[in-house]
Order: sequence, then C-alpha cells, then structure tokens
Amino acid sequence: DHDESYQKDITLAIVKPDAFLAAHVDDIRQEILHAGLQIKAEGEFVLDKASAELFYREHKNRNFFPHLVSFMSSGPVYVMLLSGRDAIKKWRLMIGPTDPEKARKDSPLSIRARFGTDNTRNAVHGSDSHESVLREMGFFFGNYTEESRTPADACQPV
Ligand code: RTP
Ligand code: MG
Repeated sequence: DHDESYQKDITLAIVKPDAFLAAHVDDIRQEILHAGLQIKAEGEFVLDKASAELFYREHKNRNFFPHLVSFMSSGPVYVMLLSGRDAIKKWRLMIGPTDPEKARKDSPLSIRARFGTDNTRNAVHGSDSHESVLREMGFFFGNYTEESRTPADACQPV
C-alpha cells in the first residue's frame, strides 16, 4: 500500500552543533537534494541538556554519554525530515562511519569524513531504523503529516 511504503522511506537528519557552527548547513542541504532525497520538514532547534539526554537515551549508560549530551546542547542544530527511496540507508551511506577518522580512511567522500572532527563532533546524525525515525520525528516535529512542512506551522520545538 502506497502510504505504508512512503512512511518507511523517511529518515531524520541532524546537522550537529559543530557543522552548524562551521556553516555547513547549506552545503549539506544541497547534497541531500542532489542525492534525490526530498526535505519534508526542517528547522533549527536548540536542545537543552534534558532534551539531548532524552534524544540519546539509548546511550545513557555509555561512558561517552555526558560528553555527547553536552556537545549536542552546546549550540543550535538543524533538523531535516528526509523522504525518498531507501532514505534511511541512503542517508547513513552519505554520512559515513560514526568516527570521522575511520570515515576518512574508508569513505573519504562522506559527510563525516569531510566535516567531522572526532567521535563526538561528527557533524551529522542519521536515524538507524524505522522505529528510530518515528521516535525522533515525533521528538522534533510532533505528528508529521504531508501538510506540515515547517516548525512554524507544525512542529514542537523542544
Ligand atoms: P548518530 O546516532 O549520531 O547518527 O551516530 P551513529 O548512529 O553513527 O552512532 P551511535 O552509536 O548511535 O552514537 C551516537 C553518537 O554518540 C557519539 N559517540 N561517541 N566512543 C565515543 O566517544 C562515541 N561513540 C559514539 C557520536 O556523536 C555518535 O554520533
Ligand atoms: Mg545512532
């Protein structure tokens, strides 16, 4: 059924504070569009510490968690809901491995290879599963509908 396949071909992209501060939002946006993905909703958000903890709660017992949370709440992020064939896989391929050093070796054209610094400051986020997409999308944009395109008309800034 058309609606179901459409729903599964979405993912959430975040330009993290390091890449936002380095003014890479426009470049990354253009790469997304050139790759044939559509941007269905987008906006700038500032996460406070509690929101960053909630967003990354699956990692709450990891040793890097406090560093991750303070980084993600250190400045604005730019969030985009992407749609297109195999959006989750496609966007994960575009961003490359979590560690930019590894990305520079294995996937030198990836976004993290070009714009990332280290394991924490790695420029972008991409949802890892459809379940994550639904959770993360709700976190930033509330219940998404085809009509709701911008934070101003549809989204719940955290
Ligand atoms: P993301 O969720 O941000 O798209 O990244 P990912 O799937 O590639 O990696 P994940 O395992 O979900 O980790 C989430 C974020 O935590 C930080 N991290 N630091 N060893 C470390 O210091 C370490 N490992 C992960 C990164 O910012 C990573 O993107
Ligand atoms: Mg992840």
